Amino acid sequence: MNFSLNENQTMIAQMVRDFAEKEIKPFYKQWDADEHFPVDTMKKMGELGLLGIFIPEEYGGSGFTYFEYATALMELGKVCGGIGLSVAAHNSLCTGHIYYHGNEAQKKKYLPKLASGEFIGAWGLTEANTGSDAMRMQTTAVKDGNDWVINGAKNWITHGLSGDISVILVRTGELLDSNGITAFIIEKDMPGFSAVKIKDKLGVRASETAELIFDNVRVPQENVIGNIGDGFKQAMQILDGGRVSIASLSCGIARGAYESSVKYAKEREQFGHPIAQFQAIAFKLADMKTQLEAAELLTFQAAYRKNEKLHMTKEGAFAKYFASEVSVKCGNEAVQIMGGYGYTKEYPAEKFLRDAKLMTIGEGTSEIQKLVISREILK
Ligand code: COS
Repeated sequence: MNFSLNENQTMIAQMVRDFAEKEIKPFYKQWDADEHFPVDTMKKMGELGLLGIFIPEEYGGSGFTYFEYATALMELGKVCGGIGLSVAAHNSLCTGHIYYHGNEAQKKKYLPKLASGEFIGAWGLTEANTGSDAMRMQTTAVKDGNDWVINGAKNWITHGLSGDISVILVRTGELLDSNGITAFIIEKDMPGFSAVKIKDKLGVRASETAELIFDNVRVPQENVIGNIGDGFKQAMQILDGGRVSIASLSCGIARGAYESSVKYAKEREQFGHPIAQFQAIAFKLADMKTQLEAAELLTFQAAYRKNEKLHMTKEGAFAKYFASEVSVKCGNEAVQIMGGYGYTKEYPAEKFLRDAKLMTIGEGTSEIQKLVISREILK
């Protein structure tokens, strides 16, 4: 078992660090303040190969594994959770769904554009009234000739407004039938499709969130992914992999919070000493670091199983559950260690905490991860 980063991971980590230094760090506070999703920055990440990380080169991707993918997200999380979230949603959800479940024509048509950043890809499962209870979705698709006509709405969709295409999960059968949901590819300019930005989020504010609205949107049969009725199981598999990306991002946020806390604690003096010399603070740092290391190990375990095509439902949930909760703890402790400064936007701690909170909610809440884990260990 090798616990070091491999050559590709080391290279990707350095590349993302260099990119973040120049293209994200100078701007992220403004994006956060304005809730601005920087499409140009996404496009630049496409040029670097970060928008098709695990897509094979034959489809225009970088041809890496989930190890490199996890590493890239860990580096992005250290700097801006919002940008990291968009990269995660683009890669794991939209692009991943087409790659893992699409047919050859769909892969050839969409993957090169998604991997290069020419297209930004969104993914829609959640609706206003169905978050955790995904199966109860209300948006429908009804067959009409060679087309499907879609009506309804999807909510909390990452870059749903700026996305050029989206993969959505829609009811084609009876309510609560696990074989009654189908995945469709929607193109932004299809008549009847619109999107509205959701504003005033607590964190990940550089990542756009939108409601997708479908008003008699006609979608050709060729845009159906896989078989009619396979969508729910496809979505569950996509989320198994997606949870590795949220775990990775959580580790990055936790590391950012930890590293900035160490720096602050060594510089900040009280009672005539750097506060790092007081056990009250040193033990907080010890706890943060221990939990962070454990979160990274669980994340790479899940990434390993994904790479090896092994069943990884519970390992993805372990990683997502643990790492996201650790990121909130580390963000919270960073604010506490920095005190009044940590409570202001002058220091990064409060943003780590705000961004981290979404990690315990998106792609399945911590409570849903515990449900998934308990079902897996008891079956
Ligand atoms: N991989 C493949 N198939 C899976 C699966 C997985 N990880 N998880 C479930 N399935 C299958 C089941 O085997 C079952 O198949 P059959 O009906 O043929 O037996 C079917 O899917 C339905 O599963 P289940 O009965 O477990 O459905 P439930 O409605 O009870 O709940 C949960 C499933 C709660 C796990 C699911 O709704 C879920 O993950 N909710 C959270 C959704 C989420 O993460 N949303 C956030 C999206 S933000 S991007």
